[in-house]
Amino acid sequence: MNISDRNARFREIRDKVESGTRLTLDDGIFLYDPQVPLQEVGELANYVREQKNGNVGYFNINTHLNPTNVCVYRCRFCAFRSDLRDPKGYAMSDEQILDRGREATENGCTEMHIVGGLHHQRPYEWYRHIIELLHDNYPQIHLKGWTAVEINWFEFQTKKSIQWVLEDLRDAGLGSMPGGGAEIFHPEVRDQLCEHKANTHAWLEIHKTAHEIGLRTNCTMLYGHVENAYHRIDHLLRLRELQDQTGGFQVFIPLAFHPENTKLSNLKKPSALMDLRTMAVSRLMLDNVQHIKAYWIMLGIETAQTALAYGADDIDGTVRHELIYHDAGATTPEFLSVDKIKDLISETGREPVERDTVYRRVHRDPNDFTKWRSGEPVETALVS
Ligand code: V47
Repeated sequence: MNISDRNARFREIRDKVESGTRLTLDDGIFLYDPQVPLQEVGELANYVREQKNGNVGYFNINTHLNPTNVCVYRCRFCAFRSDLRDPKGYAMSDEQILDRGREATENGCTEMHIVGGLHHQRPYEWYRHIIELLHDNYPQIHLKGWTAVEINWFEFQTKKSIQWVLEDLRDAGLGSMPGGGAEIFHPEVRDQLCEHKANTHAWLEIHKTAHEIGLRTNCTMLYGHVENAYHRIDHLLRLRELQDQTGGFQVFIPLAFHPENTKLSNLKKPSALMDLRTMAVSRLMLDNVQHIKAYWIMLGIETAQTALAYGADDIDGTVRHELIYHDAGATTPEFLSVDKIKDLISETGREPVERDTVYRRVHRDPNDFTKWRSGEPVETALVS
């Protein structure tokens, strides 16, 4: 395509975005063409970001818990998993899990992000017990736990329906579900990455059921490995379609592949330019998802900050005990202090706002940081 045709095509897309017309598969693939200046795609995504979320940069105070790394699956992109008999394999005791709850409370965390491997010898009841144990002892902490891959495994273990499993976990104290396990939905890619684990249909069906029973969930896409632009846009459109039906996704998180210590270690990590383009294209395609998260652990701090001008409005949290990315070579710090994360957001010219997992404003006791309550939905605060 020559420059004037390319400019005309970009103007057409800009007009669509400005008039609230949906972008198509072809539009999305065009925006991934390196000939289309990243700056222009970013500017358009920033327009949408500011329309939806103003000048705010959201963060939360959170911690991670990975109760086991032992996993029956062998996803080629995963550096975290372990075989059952590998010395690296672990499964946490109740005491260790409770210690994490205590530490989270002492640090003012509002959220615990819980995911792990599918352990060959641990029944569904163990995974349920972890939720119940934490919820009974630390009821204020929101438990965002178990991806659709785990839910699919629980269905298999219990021989019950998705709805039964989700309701049972909710009764135990589950607050919402993270967006992991989505990878790339297109079978040309999924079959190469993780052919045995929850397939695309199962992933979407589980999130649909969660939304139907009132559980909010997140969604992700793992990019920068063997997929191409067509696979990425196809993935985003499948998420957009489900969101049209249910409205239950709160935030989309593009996840950049980290190759170290994985079966795909021959690949190069995606560049910062690719990260920013993916952030911007995601913002433009997912017109019905309110938030886009720049997960600093995986992007690196500078790229996550820049992403706040390329469509993202959220930077995830202070984070503690993250293992999945650090096992795969992430060189980002283990956690950020609250002051640091606020400074990083302020440095970009955005207003830092602490949110809880389901995007309500968090109000803290000025005299005791560890005492807090969730207030109004962040969108209400934006309007007023
Ligand atoms: O599903 C695993 C990805 C996901 C690697 O919901 C890898 O708020 C890159 O889903 N390189 C888990 N990616 C993380 C996740 C997540 C993270 C932050 C916030 C939320 C949320 C969800 O991480 C996996 C997989 O897609 N992953 N290994 C790797 N080597």
